Amino acid sequence: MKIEGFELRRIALSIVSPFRTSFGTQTERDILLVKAVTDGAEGWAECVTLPQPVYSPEYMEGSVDVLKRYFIPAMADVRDASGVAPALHKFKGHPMSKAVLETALLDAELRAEGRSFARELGSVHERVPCGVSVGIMDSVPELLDAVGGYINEGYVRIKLKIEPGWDVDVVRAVREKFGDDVLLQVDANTAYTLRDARHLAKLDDFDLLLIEQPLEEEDIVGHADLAKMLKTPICLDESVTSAQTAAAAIRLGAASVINIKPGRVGGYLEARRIHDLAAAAGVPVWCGGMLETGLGRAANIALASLPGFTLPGDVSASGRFYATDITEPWVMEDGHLTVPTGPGLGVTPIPEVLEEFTTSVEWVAA
Ligand code: SMG
Ligand code: MG
Repeated sequence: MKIEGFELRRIALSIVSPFRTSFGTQTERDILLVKAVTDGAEGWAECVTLPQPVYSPEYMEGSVDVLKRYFIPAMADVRDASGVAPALHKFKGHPMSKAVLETALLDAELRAEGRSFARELGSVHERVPCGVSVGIMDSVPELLDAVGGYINEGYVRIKLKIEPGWDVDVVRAVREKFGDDVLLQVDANTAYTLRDARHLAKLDDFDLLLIEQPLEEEDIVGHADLAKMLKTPICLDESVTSAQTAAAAIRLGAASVINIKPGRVGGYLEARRIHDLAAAAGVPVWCGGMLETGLGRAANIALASLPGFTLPGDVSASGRFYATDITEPWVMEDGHLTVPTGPGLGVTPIPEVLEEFTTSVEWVAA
């Protein structure tokens, strides 16, 4: 495959309701889409970088800069998607920016060969169960309304965002209202320290599937210590930036569950390696989300259909965030989404919709 270059396209989408986490509120999305143009086929991918460096060190303008200045020029001699990570290895960090190039080229390569992403990654299911991530709200009644709505829609697992002051009482209220059968978990996005261990142990009363990333990204040892003080399983998100950090976290007892987000770990190929090593260690994994459009969602659904993804992911229907998606919308049936089987990602942006939301387009030759 000969790479000609990449189109960098920014789109602006509003989300159906503000999404608040311990680090900030998302009210609209500024999303970078990348189209790879090769002599075989074109391929698409969505960059999951947020506008500000608040989830991880990457931020949107930084992604655009590093792609143009370093990563795309390094693609000149790359022949297939598996060559992207080695070609970018000397550049430190920026996993989301690396992932978007690899994914776009993988889509192009698989389209040219008529093979699907799911098949390529090792999918074993035709559909995947849907979980939903529910943001921090202004009041408990407002949260209970939102959770009730998602349960009625059919979501099979609820994840509550937590932070100090919005944790134990909120979880108790959800359990009291919706009962013990609801699959429930919480995500702190690094909002606590080890000094909060005794408070967090109060969550043990609520039979949660897991607590996600309670402590700082770098605090692997702290998570291992915390794991000894809690019954609730600890799941790492931000801390797991590669297969290497995943292996270390498992070995140290810092994670008994892992949230796999391809962007955070540099791409779907590294995501699969983490899936494989976690499976070998008996550690369940699930697919995280970064408020993807239908494009990024397609790839996540394929990943979530691998055998080690034994917990429902933050894999929701398009309508969770977007009134109008840029692809055919992902619609949930019976709490599940169907794994795409067409060539590559199996979906492409709808040209008219894409035009409507586009704020800028730039061509960068490889
Ligand atoms: O895509 O459904 C989604 C969002 C899931 O909660 C979600 N993601 O830490 O897991 C996480 C967050 C990161 C993004 S918050 C802006
Ligand atoms: Mg998380």
